[in-house]
Amino acid sequence: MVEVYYHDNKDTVDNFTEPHDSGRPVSLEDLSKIGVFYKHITTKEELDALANERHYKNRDEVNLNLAAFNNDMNAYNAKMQQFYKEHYHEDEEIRYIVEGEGYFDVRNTGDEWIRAKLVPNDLLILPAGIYHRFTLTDALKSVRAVRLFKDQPKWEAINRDSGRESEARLSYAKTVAV
Ligand code: KMT
Ligand code: NI
Repeated sequence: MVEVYYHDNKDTVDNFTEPHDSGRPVSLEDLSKIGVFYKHITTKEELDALANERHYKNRDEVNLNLAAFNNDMNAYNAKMQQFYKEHYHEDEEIRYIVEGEGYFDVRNTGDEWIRAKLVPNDLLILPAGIYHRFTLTDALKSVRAVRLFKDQPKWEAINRDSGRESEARLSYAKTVAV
């Protein structure tokens, strides 16, 4: 089952897969207020129903661990850096954990990091335009996850440091404005 808490913001260059639990929990209700929805899904039928409901047509599976990169440390590290770089997408992002574990960090309205630790059967819906990042857990350093796509996979990551704020970002910011 998912665990959600404020990140302690004590990242260094090589410890970002550690828990970084500040000790301050966050409720699923608070997550939903920033448009992030959690679901516990145990069967393929439930996953299919959610996909149909939200008009998702495609999906694939991503396997992230050192072995998936043929033990090429550089390639693995490059992917880890890419996923951990703060970014948003112009489409909603749905991830369903099949095996292993992972951390999704999302920004709340106060620009604080909230960390959700996902384990098998956990599903997270991130709205288009929300700043987020992803990493593996130090304990397992491995995840297998289903990625759901509305239509054609369109997963351009728009990094925060690019300064680019597209329509998706601006309209998301408006919906959560306090
Ligand atoms: C993303 O866009 O942030 C991701 O797909 C994260 C990795 S999914 C296990
Ligand atoms: Ni992303």
